[in-house]
Amino acid sequence: MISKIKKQIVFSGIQPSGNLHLGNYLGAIKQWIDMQQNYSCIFCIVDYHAITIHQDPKELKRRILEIAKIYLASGIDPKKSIIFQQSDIKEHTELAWILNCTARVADLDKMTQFKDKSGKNKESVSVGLYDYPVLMAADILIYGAQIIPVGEDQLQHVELARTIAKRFNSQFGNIFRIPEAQLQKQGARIMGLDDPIKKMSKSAVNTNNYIALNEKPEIARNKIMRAVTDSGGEIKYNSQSKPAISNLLTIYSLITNISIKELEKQYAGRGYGDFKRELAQVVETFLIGFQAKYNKISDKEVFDILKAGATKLEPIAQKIITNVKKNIGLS
Ligand code: ATP
Ligand code: LTN
Repeated sequence: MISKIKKQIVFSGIQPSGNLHLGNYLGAIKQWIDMQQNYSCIFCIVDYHAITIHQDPKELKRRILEIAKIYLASGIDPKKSIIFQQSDIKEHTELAWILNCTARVADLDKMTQFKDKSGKNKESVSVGLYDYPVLMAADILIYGAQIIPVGEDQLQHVELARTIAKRFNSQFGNIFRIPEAQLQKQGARIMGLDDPIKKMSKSAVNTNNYIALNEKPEIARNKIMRAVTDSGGEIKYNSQSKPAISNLLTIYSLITNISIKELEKQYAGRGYGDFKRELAQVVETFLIGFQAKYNKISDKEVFDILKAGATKLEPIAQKIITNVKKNIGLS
């Protein structure tokens, strides 16, 4: 029997601001792929978020296409899900302005990502970087998205979107759905290969920290072989006492869909050398397959998919903005 129940709406996005790595793929994109079966999914290239930090215009244009291709090569299917570019729907920034008047300075002052990214340069970073979470709230609320699959570092931003939505609803009527973050059980935080205490990050100074999705497979292999390990040679998961091997087990398990328990059994009595060699092979095979798919996608195909996505979303965004404006007395 065909279900008449409407699918819940999923929304997520990635900034076109750097080289995507295994952490982004395993922590974020991979869980999106399976969600396409049971939800109405919207996946965004959040270019307005990227410009909160200076971007070279040519490079930005190239990276927007690159992210779209990464979505497609990972298995996001434009027949099932909507893929679009944030700046194609002007209502995101329109709603962000309105939400700016509901969000409070005290809310934004709590955001740890802003503190981390602004560091000691608080006086010179852009206002946009500070206001970034409000635009993210607008992205989510404008489509009435219910489920927001993200990595751990974005939880605080989704929580802020909930706070803003609830405050707005209590002042102006029940307009917004209250979204919820969804974290992966495993892999919400893939750690650096050079330092398993810090997350894998494209802004890491040491390039051995991460494996980029466009990394040459043989370089990726070397990075795995060079990854730091813990003392004691046992292949056993314990994120506290064995953070390095636990991180490598997580990567292995997520790429192959073999459970960590199963891997522990498979490697019982074997050493780090064996384990790393085989993981290096797994990563290499994954990258070769991924890059082959990526290279087959043409720019024209991407433009058409992004345009079709924006065409589907525009009327939904317009409808919400019209209601919001009515409720706050602007029209
Ligand atoms: P970076 O520190 O690499 O610049 P970021 O958080 O700015 O990371 P984004 O491109 O904004 O990177 O993140 C895209 C998605 O990938 C987000 O959902 C984020 O939570 C997730 N993500 C980023 N790094 C990791 C990681 N090391 N482990 C798991 N998920 C991650
Ligand atoms: N801030 C997020 C990207 C992002 C996002 C969103 C994620 C922008 N808008 C809406 C989920 C929902 C990041 O840096 N990863």
